[in-house]
Amino acid sequence: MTDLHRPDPINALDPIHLFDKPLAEDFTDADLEVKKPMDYAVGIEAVEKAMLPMAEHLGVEKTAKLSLTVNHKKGFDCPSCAWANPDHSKTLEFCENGIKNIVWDATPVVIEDAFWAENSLTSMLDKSEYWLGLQGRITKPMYKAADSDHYVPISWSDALDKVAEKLRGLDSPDEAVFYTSGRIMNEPAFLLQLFARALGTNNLPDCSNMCHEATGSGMTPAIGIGKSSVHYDDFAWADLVIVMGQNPGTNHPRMLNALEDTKTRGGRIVAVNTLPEASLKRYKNPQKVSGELGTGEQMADQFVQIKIGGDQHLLQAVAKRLFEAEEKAPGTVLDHDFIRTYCNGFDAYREHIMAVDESGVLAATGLTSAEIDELAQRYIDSNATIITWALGITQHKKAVATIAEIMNLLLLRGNIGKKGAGASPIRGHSNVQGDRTMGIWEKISPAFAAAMSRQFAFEVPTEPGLDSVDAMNAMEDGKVKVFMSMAGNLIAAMSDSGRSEAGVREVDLTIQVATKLNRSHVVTGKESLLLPATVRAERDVTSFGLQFLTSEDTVCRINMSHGELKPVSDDVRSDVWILCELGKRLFSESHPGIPWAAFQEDYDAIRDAIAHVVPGFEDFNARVKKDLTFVLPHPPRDSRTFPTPSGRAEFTIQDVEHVQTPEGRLMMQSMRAHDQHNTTMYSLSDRYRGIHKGRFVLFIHPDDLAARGLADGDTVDIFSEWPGEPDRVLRGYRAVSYPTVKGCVAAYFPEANALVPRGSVADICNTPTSKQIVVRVEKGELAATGGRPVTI
Ligand SMILES: Nc1nc2c(c(=O)[nH]1)N[C@H]1C(S)=C(S)[C@@H](COP(=O)(O)OP(=O)(O)OC[C@H]3O[C@@H](n4cnc5c(=O)[nH]c(N)nc54)[C@H](O)[C@@H]3O)O[C@H]1N2
Ligand SMILES: Nc1nc2c(c(=O)[nH]1)N[C@H]1C(S)=C(S)[C@@H](COP(=O)(O)OP(=O)(O)OC[C@H]3O[C@@H](n4cnc5c(=O)[nH]c(N)nc54)[C@H](O)[C@@H]3O)O[C@H]1N2
Ligand SMILES: [Mo]
Repeated sequence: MTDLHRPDPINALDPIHLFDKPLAEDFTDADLEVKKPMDYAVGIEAVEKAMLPMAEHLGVEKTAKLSLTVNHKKGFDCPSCAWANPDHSKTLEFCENGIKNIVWDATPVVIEDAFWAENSLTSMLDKSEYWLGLQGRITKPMYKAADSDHYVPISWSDALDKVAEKLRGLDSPDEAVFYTSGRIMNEPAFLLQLFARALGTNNLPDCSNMCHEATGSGMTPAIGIGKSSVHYDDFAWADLVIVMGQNPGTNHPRMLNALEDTKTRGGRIVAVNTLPEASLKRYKNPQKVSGELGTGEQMADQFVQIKIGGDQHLLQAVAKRLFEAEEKAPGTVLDHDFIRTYCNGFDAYREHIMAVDESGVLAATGLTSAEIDELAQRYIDSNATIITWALGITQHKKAVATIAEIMNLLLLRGNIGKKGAGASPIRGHSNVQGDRTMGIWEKISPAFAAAMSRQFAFEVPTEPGLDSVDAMNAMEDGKVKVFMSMAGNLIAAMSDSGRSEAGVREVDLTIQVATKLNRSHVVTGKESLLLPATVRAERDVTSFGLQFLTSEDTVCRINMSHGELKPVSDDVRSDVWILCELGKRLFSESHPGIPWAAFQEDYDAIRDAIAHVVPGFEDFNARVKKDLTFVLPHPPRDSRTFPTPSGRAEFTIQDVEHVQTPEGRLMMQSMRAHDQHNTTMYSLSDRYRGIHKGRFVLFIHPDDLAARGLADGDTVDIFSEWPGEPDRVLRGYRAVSYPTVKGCVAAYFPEANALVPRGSVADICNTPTSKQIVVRVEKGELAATGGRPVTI
């Protein structure tokens, strides 16, 4: 039995019903205010902003307890981002956006029964994600019949029987698709992939397909593993950190502490970004008096403001400067020992890079040669460099090649497996990396399949399944009969919203395991089930007592996590419970080697199975219970061993492609506002960029406005063009004159998905090019009001 010696759970407050309250003024864009963007991030204001709503919702006692347990070794894992915990947590190891996420999840606001009768699915079609989420937690299983426009309550056993019956009746297991978002923890993720594979399919798309897929595809050929090669402490020891295509102040706020550590030891920071993000300028650490009261820490020593999609050219240009400097002063620039001892492919790579044409680089990046010289010199001067990156690198046509180029550059100076150095992709969802480690992937490696077959005594399918883009395409073609989603909001997160919404309606049964309402619950298959799940802050108690779960952060650390709150209702269930109930219904007889009943009651049993199947998890239970955390092995980081086919690190040759913006068009990126977590909105504001109470804005350079005869504040329509297809359009956006790169505009995700053509995907990894969309901007007539932008 697992005994965690927990204190009494924090009792839930009485449920609050928002239904019937006049909230409408919160949901329109009519109040949009545009102010000057901020030039620093965090500061005391952020903590106030985080704590006040929390205290209001949860009461002072709960707020204090939650704040003190989140991201601590004895607490629960913050559900927001995948940023790592330091080895010695500060007293308050959370950030504004983590707190907003926890409050949003752990709110006592619940959807009451009358809501479902009052609101048809059709009536909710023009509601925003913000409105949907604000209705509160889903507290009981709900069912929508094929001929109905309403959800009605259903018992858990009837709901799960329906799923089981539908899955049993499929002509082929490949007619079922199991999507997951990185919200779910390791143990349920392991069970989900086991369930799908027991059924006989590898149709396991996940949010990674739209997120950091390019990272794995770009890193693995180079060093044999697709995960960060740094430890948390390496940030403190780095001479230089290059932050590429990332907005840490909003999306990984606690990373600013690590970057501050870099600066404290005298290290330098370079930011490569299309937008001058506030957190890349200054950071006011709210946990330091100097941060609260003073001007804060300067972050980027050099800001490289690059055109969308120019990063691969930049990386090649820096590499070329290294080779040129090495020619002038042999033996002083490249790490010849490292290259000779550990690498393959150096000569061919050098030859390829020496042919790089500077004018092509300048055209693709929009930079000057002097700016690139400065960056190259900083890299040469640094004995230990970390390159971090996120979606500003991964959601472009040449994303995989760009990441391969990051690896090439690091290898040139031996920046792998060295203190203070490494490749550090900064992952998104709090457990998205863990889900992949647990086998959530539409492809399955032969070693993983063999280990699963050995452990559970069935033949594991090895044919690749559908990723997220292919799954949505298969829905349109009528090939998907059952779509089950453990967390997430695929219909809103996927490119080409119009097609996504039409496609999912072709599915016979959609099943959403969720906490709060979102677009994928409103735009559904013919029949639809909504199954309410517990959140991470809530306790998970079985007949074996209080259970814990684990997650993996962006630097490969496994953390124990268990909630403190009493679940919001008696009718919400853990992800593990739901999967085991389904497993028992479907596989008790056919797959006697899978102990669903034991897994359901005792999560140690799941971890024992993981220990047998997943490398690096040997003795899982004992290790995580001893220190509450451990770091997974990473051969390049730990011992400069490279699990590539050759056993060596590989320089790779990447063709560059400058994705041109046609005459009169602009290149658009779609990104996150400060008050959202992906498709969840905490408010309609984005205060670092000066946007308040509205989201339908287009950030555009003043020259691009002028060239179109437009002015700041004008209403514009945004058209996206794709060969052979009619234009997609978002109407009624407000043009915001903004210091973005000329020719590059920006709008918020997920609304912008209406513009991303489904066919526009990254080479090799099939990720939608959410940050590289050719658009045409014209003066519009109709102002967007209400919950959703006007798309036709
Ligand atoms: N609070 C909060 N935290 C989150 C999330 C959230 O929504 N809210 N989402 C989580 C998830 S799933 C993820 S994946 C991460 C996302 O974390 P980020 O990657 O930081 O997310 P985005 O907001 O998409 O910002 C991308 C950045 O890339 C820049 N950029 C765009 N195109 C280019 C380019 O071509 N080159 C360069 N160099 N830069 C470019 C943009 O200007 C922007 O600053 O955050 C995670 N954490
Ligand atoms: N245009 C454009 N599109 C993008 C992106 C972009 O930058 N631009 N970013 C992409 C990226 S990086 C990602 S990761 C995807 C995100 O895609 P998803 O991961 O699919 O979307 P989320 O908005 O994170 O999912 C939120 C939903 O998960 C459910 N949920 C939350 N917590 C829990 C929980 O604890 N348990 C359960 N069972 N359910 C829970 C809630 O119902 C909530 O509404 O979007 C991608 N799409
Ligand atoms: Mo993500």
